[in-house]
Amino acid sequence: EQTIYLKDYAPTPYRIVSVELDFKILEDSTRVRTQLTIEPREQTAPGTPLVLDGDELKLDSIAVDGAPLVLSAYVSDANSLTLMEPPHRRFVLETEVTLNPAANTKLMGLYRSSGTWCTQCEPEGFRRITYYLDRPDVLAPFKVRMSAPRAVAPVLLANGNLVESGDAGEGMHFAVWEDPFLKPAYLFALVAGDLGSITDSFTTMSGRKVDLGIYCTHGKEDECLYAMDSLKRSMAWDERRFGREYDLDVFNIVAVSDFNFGAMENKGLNIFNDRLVFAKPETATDANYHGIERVIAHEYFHNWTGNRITCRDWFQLCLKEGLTVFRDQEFTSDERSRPVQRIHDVQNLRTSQFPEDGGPLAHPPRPDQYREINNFYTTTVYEKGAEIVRMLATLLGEAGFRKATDLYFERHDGDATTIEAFIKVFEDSSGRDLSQFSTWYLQAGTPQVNVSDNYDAASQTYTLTLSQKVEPTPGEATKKPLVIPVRFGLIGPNGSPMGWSKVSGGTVEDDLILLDTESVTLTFAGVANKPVPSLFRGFSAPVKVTSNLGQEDLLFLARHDSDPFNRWDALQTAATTLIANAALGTAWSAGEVDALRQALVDTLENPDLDPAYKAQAIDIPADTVVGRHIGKDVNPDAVAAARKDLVTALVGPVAEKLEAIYHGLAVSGPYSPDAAQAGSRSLRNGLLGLLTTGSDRGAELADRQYNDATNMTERYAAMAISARNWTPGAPALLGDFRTRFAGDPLVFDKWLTASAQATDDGVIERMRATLAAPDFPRTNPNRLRSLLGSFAMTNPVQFTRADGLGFRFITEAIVDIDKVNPQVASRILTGFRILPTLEQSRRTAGIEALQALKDQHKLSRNVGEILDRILA
Ligand code: HT7
Ligand code: ZN
Repeated sequence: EQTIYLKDYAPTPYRIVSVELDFKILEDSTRVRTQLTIEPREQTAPGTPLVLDGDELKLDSIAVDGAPLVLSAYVSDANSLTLMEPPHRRFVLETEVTLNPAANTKLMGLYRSSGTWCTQCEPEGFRRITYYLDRPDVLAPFKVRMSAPRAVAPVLLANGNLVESGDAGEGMHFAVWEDPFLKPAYLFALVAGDLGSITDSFTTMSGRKVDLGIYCTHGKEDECLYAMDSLKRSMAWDERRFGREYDLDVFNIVAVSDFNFGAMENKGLNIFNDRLVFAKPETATDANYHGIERVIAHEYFHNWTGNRITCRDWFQLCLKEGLTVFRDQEFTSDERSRPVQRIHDVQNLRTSQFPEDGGPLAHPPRPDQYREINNFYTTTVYEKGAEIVRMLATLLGEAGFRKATDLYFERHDGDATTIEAFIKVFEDSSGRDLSQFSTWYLQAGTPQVNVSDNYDAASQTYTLTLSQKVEPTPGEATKKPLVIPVRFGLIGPNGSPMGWSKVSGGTVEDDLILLDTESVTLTFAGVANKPVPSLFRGFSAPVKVTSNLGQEDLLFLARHDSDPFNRWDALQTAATTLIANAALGTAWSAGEVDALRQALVDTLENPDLDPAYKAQAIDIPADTVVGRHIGKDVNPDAVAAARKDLVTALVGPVAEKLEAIYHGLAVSGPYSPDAAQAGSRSLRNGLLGLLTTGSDRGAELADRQYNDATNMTERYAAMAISARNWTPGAPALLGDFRTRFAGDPLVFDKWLTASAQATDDGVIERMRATLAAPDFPRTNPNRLRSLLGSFAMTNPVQFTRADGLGFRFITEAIVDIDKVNPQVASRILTGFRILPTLEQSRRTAGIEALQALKDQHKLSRNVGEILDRILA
């Protein structure tokens, strides 16, 4: 299998000057006629072959400047088209291929989803539509003519502006769309179908009116209103925060039900997985509304960070994704609560990115090799990429960061560029040398920062030693020290911030320590009392921290730290440590549990904290987080038991109080997805979770909440909590949920997820039955991910069973899915990255299942690459 290396990057010998596409869409096939105006670059030698990419294509005809080509002038197969000796001047290449979108189950290129024709081209889908230089550094203007039977496809959309439309005879009609902006082929999009829509408009900061449309299955229009509202807020925010104005006269979004990812930022025509568009209170949770707002914003923000400025090659993916995730996180922080959003994002990073970075699939945010680029749309590229941008923002400060992004947009508008160019902008605008900082992009692994301190009362000096280390990751045995910004404060015995008169031994800028060597020892003079250090405030760097802070110090921070993130984090660390120690055989003391309980209750009763934050504070770390903390020889049964025991011990004496708070949080009045109402529901559901896991009061409360629920947030939480704890009422709730919402695929996904998280021994058998049902939609990515992805990622007790049943259930499913949709199959397979952390018998069972998959089946490149990396 071929590996692609960054070091081999070279520009194409030919430029594509312009693209004209003509799609004739018929029920059973689509004919694509392409006219490419091409010219050699100055340095290209005459006679240099032109090699265009293809994927599962068959050439029907070919001509140059209107004259059909003789057979000896070109070679074509499914994967490429080579012109042996193209003219050494500007010329027009015309090709024709016929596609069968209905048979395209990979959902890359042109395919049909519930009757609608749609495309997905990132990263390499355009080559499944026509022969092309399908790489992000080939930019061209596109003109698209499409015709289709009016009865089945009254709506015809593509990128840019509609320039012409009309009747095409014999029941056909046509539309011509032109996109004036140069773009790479991965941003091409087309949609044809019988769709409903909602429309609105946005007036930009320079006074231009932009027509907005959201297209969907008929009857779902009302469920698109929140998405439209989110879009308008995103457009206004990008103007305010980044000075970015939208550039076309139209912005359309289409919701489709078969989609490999969340959404796609095609120029002027975003295509969305319908789960990230549709929302109404009866069927969508607060988390769904939050997700819609975030992803609508994310795709919209790509218009500048991704589309106007794109990537030179796919190794630079993080250039657009890390920056755009940072921007969507900032948007949500500004729209909702900043601390709550930060905690949410860090929880996500710790539950998915840290495991990736510490396991067999670890790779740098900017990798330098791949076999299958689709395997690199990872949480490391996205979320760690966003953390790197956040560190730049921390280092430069708000004004410095804005100055840098202004320069980035000015300098690189219209470019296909690199991470190096991005860093250079920050260097040039700030005058800082960021060469060492750029190691964050080039090196894999989560740094481990060790902290120790000492207070000398006699000299009133306080010393703080910070050292960093990154464990080896696949292919990277040795690691360089990183530039780690440590936002910090010192807290005095009475809980107030403490000052100092002088600091020596390292770099400290205001409240920021720069850890840029393996170890640094800072000496603070004029420190009146022994302080407790509050480090990495706001999670100022994506690292793991070990320190000599005991439970008492942690609970002190939980009470007194002025930084809300660190207050939350202190509680998390305190709970994680107790669970991990217990799972490894060291029981907690009654005093430790009492103190943690008191800290939790105090947090709950603090009138200055908002419910959403309280919900995060009482969220006892998941088994997977504790397992990661333990790191090796993990026994998930022991972790789950220890977690349940701790929750039981915490809840026991205060169950009544918790229940009273639970009842007091019931939201009255009509449902709103706003942060305030959602926060109350999330705290109420958090309490329900604690009471269900840790007392005998929860199961019945959950039953009641399920039956009395007036919205999906309440109903789903009650069912999911019951299923996870496998309460006596769980089977009945799952049964009712399934029939109550029969026929709604997105609610079915919720049922599949809750079912896959049940921890009882019957779960695998039930999932097998679900999958085997003749009407199970086995080609739909959302359904497959909800069942199999949730099981492999969030049910460690059953997935990692020592008898191997959980592992084999997944590998057997992967064999079938891989034949239909390799992208979905390889993503589910990444659940096996947990293997190196497991105790011996489970690890062996997992490896055996993977080895059987490898030995007994012909697998796609997607699955093959992930398999080899995990087994290496
Ligand atoms: N840029 C997109 C990434 C993407 C994708 C989207 C849909 C289907 C397949 C895909 N492969 C990669 C989404 C984003 O990050 O905004
Ligand atoms: Zn993105």
